[in-house]
Amino acid sequence: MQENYQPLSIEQDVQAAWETSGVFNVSESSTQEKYYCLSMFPYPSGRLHMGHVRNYTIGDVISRYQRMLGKNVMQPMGWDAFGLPAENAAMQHGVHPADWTYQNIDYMRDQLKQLGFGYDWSREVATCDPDYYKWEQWFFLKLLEKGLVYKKTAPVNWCPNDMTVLANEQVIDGCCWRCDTKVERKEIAQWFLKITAYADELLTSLETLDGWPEQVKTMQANWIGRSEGVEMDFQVPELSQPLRIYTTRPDTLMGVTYLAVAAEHPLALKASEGNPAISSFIEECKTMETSEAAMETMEKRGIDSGIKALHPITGDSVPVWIANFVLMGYGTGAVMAVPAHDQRDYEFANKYGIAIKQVIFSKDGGADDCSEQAYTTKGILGHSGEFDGLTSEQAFVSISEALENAEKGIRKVNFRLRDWGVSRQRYWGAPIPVIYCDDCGTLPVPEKDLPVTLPRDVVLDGSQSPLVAHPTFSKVDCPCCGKPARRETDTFDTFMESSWYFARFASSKAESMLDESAKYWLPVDHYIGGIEHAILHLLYARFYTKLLRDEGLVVCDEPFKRLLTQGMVLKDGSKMSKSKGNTVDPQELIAQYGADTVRLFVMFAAPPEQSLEWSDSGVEGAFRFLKRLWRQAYLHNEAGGSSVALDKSTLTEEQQAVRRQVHQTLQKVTHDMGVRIIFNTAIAANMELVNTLTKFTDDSDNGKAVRQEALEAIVLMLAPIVPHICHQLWLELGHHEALVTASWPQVDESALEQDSIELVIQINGKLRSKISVSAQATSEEIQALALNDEQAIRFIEGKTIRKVIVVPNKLINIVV
Ligand code: ANZ
Ligand code: ZN
Repeated sequence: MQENYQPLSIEQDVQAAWETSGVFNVSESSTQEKYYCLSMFPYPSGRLHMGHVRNYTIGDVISRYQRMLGKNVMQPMGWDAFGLPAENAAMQHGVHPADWTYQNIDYMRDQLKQLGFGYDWSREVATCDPDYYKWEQWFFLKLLEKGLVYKKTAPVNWCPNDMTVLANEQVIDGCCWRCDTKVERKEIAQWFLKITAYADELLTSLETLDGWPEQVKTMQANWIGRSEGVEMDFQVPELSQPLRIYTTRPDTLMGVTYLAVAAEHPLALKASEGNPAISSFIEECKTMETSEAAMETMEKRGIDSGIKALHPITGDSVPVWIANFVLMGYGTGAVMAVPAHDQRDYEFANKYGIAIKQVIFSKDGGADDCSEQAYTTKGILGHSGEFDGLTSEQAFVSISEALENAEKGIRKVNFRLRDWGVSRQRYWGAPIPVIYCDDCGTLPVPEKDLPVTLPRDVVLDGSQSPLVAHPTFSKVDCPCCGKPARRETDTFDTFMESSWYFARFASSKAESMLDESAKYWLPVDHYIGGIEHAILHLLYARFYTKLLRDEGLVVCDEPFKRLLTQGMVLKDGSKMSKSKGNTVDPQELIAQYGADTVRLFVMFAAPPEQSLEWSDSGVEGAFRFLKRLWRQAYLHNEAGGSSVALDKSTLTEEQQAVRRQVHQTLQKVTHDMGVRIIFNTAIAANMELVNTLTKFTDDSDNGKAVRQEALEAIVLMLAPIVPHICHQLWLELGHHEALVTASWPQVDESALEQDSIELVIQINGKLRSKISVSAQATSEEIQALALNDEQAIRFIEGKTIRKVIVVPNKLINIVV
């Protein structure tokens, strides 16, 4: 055995051995329990960052641990390879997006290998590979057939100077990132997936996800946003149609002082006819941001439409306003405004001098006045005629029933969730497989013509989509009538690829989208990734799973049984990021210390879900620990320690104590790794064990055997975390089978038993002595021993013993 720990050569050798033996390449097994462990696949941006290293180390540790439990573990890896950065790189450095992407993949794959992650590389997929996106196109057409896909116009960010659509990230302070021209909203026809058809199930099946963090489930639930309310009609005498609004607070109906409609609402357009002030307000609204986040904070603005509506119960006339805070895409695009009880309505009413009428009062006499802000709590109705005195909850029912009976309204469940717009006017994405023919309409690309591949010869200059500009891409013969037709030039949102890659890993070589293997491997047992994907990616993946299930391609309802959202990597208290210039390059660390040190540091510095503060000295510390462990094994080997058998019947107390610590550590580490999914404490316990060994100098045969057992246990316990050094130490400790095939060690219960325990003797609460008693001793026996203790006798002689209290495993208190 080498005297010194030399990580770099060990790691290379071990990695080569794993690769040639193919130990991590797995297939279905009928005898073993399967375990599918997945870390979110990376975007091939160029190099791994510390966030990746942390994410993938956590996944690898879990995988290796599960493998040691005897499970058939699959851990795949691939590339989320489409997306805007490749186009940017192409524009900045003149390299083709495909070349840029594949070069990055090669570099990053090599980095992952250097970190020793136990991936089944035979399943690797890159989503920009036509063999991958072919199935995405195929599935889209299945959904089109089923009516789960449709086309409608929706707003995009449009740069009038570059004549191009901009992604949200390309809009900076409302202006184009390239030319700084003010960005406009433009309505263009786009494809949508009907995720709303699954809104109910996406919400209710959250309840089955016991292995997900509550916080993520709450975020999903809020995003789906189920609400119960009423749709009701306000008659508009001057128009042929009533104005339909949606409210979740019908109990506040008698407090309505105006109605408000979105700028795109037909009533607003009607009002704008021959009214320049209204027209220009509507025009202005078009340039405003539409995100809901922006809606919350922006200044509430509006204009009176001049149109009046009639209150459905009182018949009073109420003005209809056009307001920027009403969204066209939600509910009916029109609201009844109750300034006394809704903060937005309140601010708006104050600004425009509209009446505020309070109709809800506190249930328990608490403060409920509306002079400073809206009173939004539910309560008791007042100023509400026949509904006075009802609680909000009762009034919800009574008022909706009254409206339903008068055929002026209907109860309705609404979801905030919108259908998923998947069209992107970009080059580096999967082409949407449809054809437009003037005579035959919109047609799917015939299955035999799939995949529709991206042409390579394109010019990327940031103006106009290269697929539109391409000389032949969009030219195609109509599959129906054969006449010249046009191909769709939009590509899919890249979330489309990441919504099903976990399933493709299971069937990576299938000649269809998925095969029987997907049924075996799915759902993913443990999914590890960043919290930034807590909403969209996870929601889309859940949605896709239900679509795949309904197509008979998978048999599970949910894709990810258990979810771990790892915390951020910080440096000096702020997020490590390129823009802040505070990154640490994993590559340099690997070169300096080896992968095991990097892995050990990221697992030791914090529990996986908490943020991890970068520390150079922490890395040093991790390295020192590995050197210490190596040294202990080296000294043990030099002393010829690996071949002596343990004789449990003749152990000294010290030997017993070491064995007890070994098995207590094992018990704790098993619980930490398997149940709590916390690794830093597991590592700390092993560090203590190594400390104990450095002080354990017993070189008798049994001493060596105890040390051998301890070192083996440490190597096995740390194997998932620092697999390279452990692999080597395992061989040095005399094993011939590779460590990756070893099982997780068993706790020896007999080693945990303590023959004798120390108890403190107190007399009248003061510490006076200590005694050692058998672990099996009864309370009576302990009392008797205490009363006969020499030290104790000195304090109790001649006094009456009033009481003896025995606190098991701790103390005996004698009251005299
Ligand atoms: C009157 C009212 C009184 C309301 C009150 C709230 C409080 P959720 O829970 O998200 O479904 N609303 C309806 N459609 C809207 C739209 N297109 N744009 C903006 N706001 C809209 O929210 C439903 C509530 O949001 C509805 O209930 C409506 O305001 C508003 F004291 O109606 B409410
Ligand atoms: Zn045709």
